[in-house]
Amino acid sequence: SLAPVKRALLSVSDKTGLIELGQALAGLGVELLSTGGSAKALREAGLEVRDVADVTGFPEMMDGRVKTLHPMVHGGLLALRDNADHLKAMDEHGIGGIDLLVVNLYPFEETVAKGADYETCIENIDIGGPAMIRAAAKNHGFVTTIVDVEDYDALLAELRGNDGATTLAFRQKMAMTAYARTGAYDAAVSGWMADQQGDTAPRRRAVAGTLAQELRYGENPHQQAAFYVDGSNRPGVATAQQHQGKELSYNNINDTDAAFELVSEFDPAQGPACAIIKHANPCGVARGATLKEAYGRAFDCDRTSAFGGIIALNQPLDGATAEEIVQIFTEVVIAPGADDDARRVFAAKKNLRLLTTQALADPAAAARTIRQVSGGYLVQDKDNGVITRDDLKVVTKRAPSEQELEDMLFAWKVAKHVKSNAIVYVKDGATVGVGAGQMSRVDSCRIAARKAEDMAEALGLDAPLTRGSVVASDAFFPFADGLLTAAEAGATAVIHPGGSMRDDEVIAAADEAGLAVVLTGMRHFRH
Ligand code: 93A
Repeated sequence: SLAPVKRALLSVSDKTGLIELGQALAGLGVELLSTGGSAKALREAGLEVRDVADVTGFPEMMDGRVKTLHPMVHGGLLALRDNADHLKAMDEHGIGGIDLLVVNLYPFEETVAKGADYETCIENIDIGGPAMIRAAAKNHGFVTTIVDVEDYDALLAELRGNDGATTLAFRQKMAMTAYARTGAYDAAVSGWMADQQGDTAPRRRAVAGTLAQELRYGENPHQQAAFYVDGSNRPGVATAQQHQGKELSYNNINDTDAAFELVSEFDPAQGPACAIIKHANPCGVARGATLKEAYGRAFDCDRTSAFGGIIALNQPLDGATAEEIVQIFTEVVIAPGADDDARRVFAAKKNLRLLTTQALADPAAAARTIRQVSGGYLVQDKDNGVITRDDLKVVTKRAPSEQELEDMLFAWKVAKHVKSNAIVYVKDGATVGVGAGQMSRVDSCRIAARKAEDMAEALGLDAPLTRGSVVASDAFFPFADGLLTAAEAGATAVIHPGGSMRDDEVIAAADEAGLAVVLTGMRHFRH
């Protein structure tokens, strides 16, 4: 039969549910040990508690930095209860076994998130808590470790179902949860330190995050999923406030992130901009004199795909734009704020999620991206490459016009956020054709042009909007064919990184077709 839990150590920063747990444990005949604040809370609720300081024979000292770091505690957690030597050591030193450990750590992540100063963050690095958690979890053959308030009910159910004991399976599950917590905790500390020092070397920081939300399912309903935040506090989907609509799904979060990161490329000081995303690719991006106009022009790039899309705005959502948006089905709108009029308009659409952020994301900020492969992770610097006019090199006989230049820089920003092979046609500050995710660049050129033809027909225009447009390519043209396809569609200027073995050949073809070509010297692969 299983050994019942006789002694528990409770040491928690988050006191949620502590009293109820203490009462239930006392009711099961469990002796309670506890640290300063936790003991105080339990005692105030009328429970009998023994101070850890009484057990160790040392007061809590150095502002609480040293309270549980003692053999009387760690011996009680680590001793193997079926090992004669261990039992003898316990006996010799008067160490009592601790069968249950309930700990939640100093709120390091929350302290960082609140923007606390350096010293305060340092003081919130818990040392004794993780030490106890790791000790108890190692000894899960005998000791139960609880690190999450959400597991209190499961613990009590387990104790009640097993005459005051826990099963090995339960202890293993809780031990696994415990190491996940200490691992994530240290990763948060490492990440924060790296941020403090502006050191982005992947080798020096752990890859982990804090569970923010268990998701209903993953990319498909048969896949389990969860959302983790990395504590960096970057404006975006991880830190946005949701005002209405049901919980975001896995795909929603992915697409909302893509939309917001893209629209953040467009400085609001230069006017309103809107990005509409479907399946992580933009199906329309535009500037406008007003936000409403920017949305309308983005929508006109590909009205078919925009249905059920995710919209990001670079300025607070206003009522007029909201009125336009609710004309069709949209999943999510994210913006750096929303005024009362906009909120009122959206309130009538129960399923539409509205997310607001404190600010736009900084596209040039350093961050990392992580992708999983079988058996490992690929970690890299986030693509925060941003170019200006001064970086562009004109390589054709004809130099681009002012309007072409502006549109090329616009197209280049969009191309950075389109899955490779990416081709983006732009005219007057609006995308007019996007070719994404093709295995051949020339196919991306053709698809984008064909989409523009379809839209021209739908909108009743004489000619596709690619006529007189510019085109951006996320990587160089290996052959002239892609570039010539764009020229056939009516593009007059091209922006791409350059660097192909056949650059000369491609430039000669561009000259012959009367195109203006500028090279960025920077590539924006995105897979
Ligand atoms: O400063 S510590 O790293 N030193 C310790 O020895 C220690 N032991 C437990 N912090 C320590 N704790 C942490 O204190 C626990 O992980 C828990 O978060 C907190 C509970 O303190 P109190 O019961 O005084 O509120």
